[in-house]
Amino acid sequence: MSRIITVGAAQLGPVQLSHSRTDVVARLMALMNQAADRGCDLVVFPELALTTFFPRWFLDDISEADHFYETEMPSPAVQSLFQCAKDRSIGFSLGYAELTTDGHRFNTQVLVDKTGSVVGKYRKVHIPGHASNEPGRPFQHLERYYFEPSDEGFGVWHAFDAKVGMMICNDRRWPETYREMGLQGVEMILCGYNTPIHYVPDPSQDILQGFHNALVMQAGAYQNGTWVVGVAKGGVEEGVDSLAQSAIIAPSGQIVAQTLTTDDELIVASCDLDWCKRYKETLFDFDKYRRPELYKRHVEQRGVKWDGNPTVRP
Ligand code: CDV
Repeated sequence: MSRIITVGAAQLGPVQLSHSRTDVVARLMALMNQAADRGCDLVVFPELALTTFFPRWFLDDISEADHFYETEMPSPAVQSLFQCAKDRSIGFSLGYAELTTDGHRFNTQVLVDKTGSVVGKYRKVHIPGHASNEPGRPFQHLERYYFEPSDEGFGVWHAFDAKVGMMICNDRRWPETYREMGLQGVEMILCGYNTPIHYVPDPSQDILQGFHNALVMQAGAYQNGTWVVGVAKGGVEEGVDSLAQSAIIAPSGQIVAQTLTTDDELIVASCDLDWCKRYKETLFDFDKYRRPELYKRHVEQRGVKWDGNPTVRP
């Protein structure tokens, strides 16, 4: 019998600075109820879903940003969301800013099962942007100021009768992210993102944002034989236009559902987990075809190094 997860990608439109957690949680619950009505087992929300994308502003005293972070999960603000999940028997994944009791700040995503219990927590590994104020920019991207990179790596959890992994936004651009989970047999990767259309370091990339988003997630799905669910917080938030185009991608690399708007919008797909095997047991049979003994640079080297022309064997 095939294993099917019906998954919802619950895209959010903008969350402005003036919007309270209560406003946002009401929107999340409306999307969760729609997902439950459409038979979803699991609904996925974006990165930093509970607040506006606050790394776009510099605050000299970082503690002034504390109100953007959750100090526990479930926090009081999301109790009703956890209760709704339990009442409707639907799991979910949610991105939020985490402030630990010992003062560490992470960009985090949780996986919650149909009983409302947290089954997994992932902290973002690849932190993009910059660490100090750059006043010349039209807006900041201070993730490297507000978050430390996780050193816990990429977990894969058994949940929903599947092997489920998580990644957050910039992680999706790195092939190592997918392969780390692929090597654990991942069958579905959940990813929230906030991607400004304007990429300040190289504006020639602006027009390609949608292409690059699909390119990396489709490639990651195909090359690892896994479903990928990419979910945006899109639209114009505090004057910054962000990519929407949330998508559910099959292990073949094909997009099976994609949002049409830049607003709150749910897309749904029934995902046959056994499709993963078609790729994992054929072209991407890792055990048979990978050559890890030749991939040492992947783990031993960070930046680019070249020792000169390799010797040509006679
Ligand atoms: N939130 C992100 O990680 N955003 C990055 C932007 C800054 C490039 C992204 O990879 O979409």
